[in-house]
Amino acid sequence: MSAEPLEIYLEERDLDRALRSDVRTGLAADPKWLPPKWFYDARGSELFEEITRLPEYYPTRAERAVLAERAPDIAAATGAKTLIELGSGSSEKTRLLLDAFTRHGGLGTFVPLDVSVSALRQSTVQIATDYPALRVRGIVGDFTRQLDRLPTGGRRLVVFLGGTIGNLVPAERADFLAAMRAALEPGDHLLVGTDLVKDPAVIVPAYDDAAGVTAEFNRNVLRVINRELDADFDPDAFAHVAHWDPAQEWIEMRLRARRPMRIRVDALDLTVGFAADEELRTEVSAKFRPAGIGAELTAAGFLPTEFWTDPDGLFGVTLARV
Ligand code: AVJ
Repeated sequence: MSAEPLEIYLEERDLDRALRSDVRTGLAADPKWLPPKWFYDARGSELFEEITRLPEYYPTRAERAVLAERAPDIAAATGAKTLIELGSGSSEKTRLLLDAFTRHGGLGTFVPLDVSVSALRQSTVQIATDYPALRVRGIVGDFTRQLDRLPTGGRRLVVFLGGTIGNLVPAERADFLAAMRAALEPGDHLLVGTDLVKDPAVIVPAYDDAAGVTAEFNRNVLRVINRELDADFDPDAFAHVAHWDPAQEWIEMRLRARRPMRIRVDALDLTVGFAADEELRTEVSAKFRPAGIGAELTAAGFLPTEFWTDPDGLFGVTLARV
């Protein structure tokens, strides 16, 4: 079976509206901020894939180690007919699950959902080619907003990998998990990957690599706004900052203005001033403690059944049922 055309649940018009609203709100705020989902145009998605191969960026390798070891258990415990992946990106690690389900039998449909059209196009075509027995239905969407439109029926396994849940702040996480729980039914499962709290000397370089790939990824959001909203950001006039917040236990990526600037955003008829050294927050990447993950899932009405880590204890993967 070949890949069906992408189901565009989040239409280009909705995306454009969301970007405009986020830029208007975030650049007017004090301190200024932008949501991380706008990193992921074609170039941003490629830069992220490059990040996952950096020596400093341990989360991808650590999560892959967990999945390589536990995928057969996950297939057996969930007996899923439909695998839904939120924020799927390239779905590279998800292949470990697809392989296990192929051996276990029973999985019929794979539904990757991502905000990046380019990443989805590639992943759906490649996976449909490599897993000819699977029905592959890509959804272009924002995982915090499309949960009521997930395919229904059959036992479902929703996977949310990479630690992307850490891009939500605690209140957003509680809302997201509650909406996720409401979208699921008894017999369905959720598999969630979380980067774990550890020495900041390990975490910080993962977000501030020596080769400068993460810095380019961070600045890419300015290129997206320049292109989509006719803005005139000079990306090189912003320094990449990866700040560890020990109280919140999260990394904040920021862009720090190297000099005072006035930015025009023509599509919004907006002028934004930056003072020298003013910082724009572009991402929160929360790190978790095992007890905290379980408590958040339980509070949302899930029953966590398994918690696995890689041999070095860097990254956690939790399986929960409804
Ligand atoms: C894919 C969202 C989990 O937060 O670690 C990588 C994105 N940001 N380097 C993360 C990211 C900077 C990544 N997530």
